[in-house]
Amino acid sequence: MAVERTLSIIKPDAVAKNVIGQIYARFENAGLKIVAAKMAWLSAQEAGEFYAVHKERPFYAELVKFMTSGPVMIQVLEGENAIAKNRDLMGATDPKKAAPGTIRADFAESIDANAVHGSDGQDTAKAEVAFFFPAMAVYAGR
Ligand code: RTP
Ligand code: MG
Repeated sequence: MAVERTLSIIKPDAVAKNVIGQIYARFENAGLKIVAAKMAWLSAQEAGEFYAVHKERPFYAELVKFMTSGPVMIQVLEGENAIAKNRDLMGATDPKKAAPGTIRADFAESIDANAVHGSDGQDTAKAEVAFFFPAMAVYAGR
């Protein structure tokens, strides 16, 4: 299995709940290493660009508004199968449907305020890591 990197964001609701440390512990316990991180307050332009793939969806405006409603914690996770592993830790988009013990089941309120973001594939992982950590794009292969 390949070592991968994936982009993770702890969203404003989870930062406000003061559970960054608890979420980091889940990454660490699953064998995912935090290899870059920054706390930021996203501008509407940054959030809009980051989620541009959803531009035509009915929830886009709400999503951008939510992602700019408070600070977020952005990190790159590295490890075997990191992309799928992080998605498994996160649970389903809608916390009501997320499996027990997942981050969203335990910390998220609603489909809009759902605690975490994670890249959903190899191409998006590369693009999203480069979006927030452009210098990492120079490291080939991951
Ligand atoms: P994310 O991108 O944040 O990791 O979440 P995801 O892959 O699980 O879900 P995605 O389909 O990419 O949607 C991005 C975010 O938009 C909000 N959403 N709302 N009301 C709705 O039907 C709806 N669908 C999606 C969610 O906050 C989701 O995380
Ligand atoms: Mg997504």
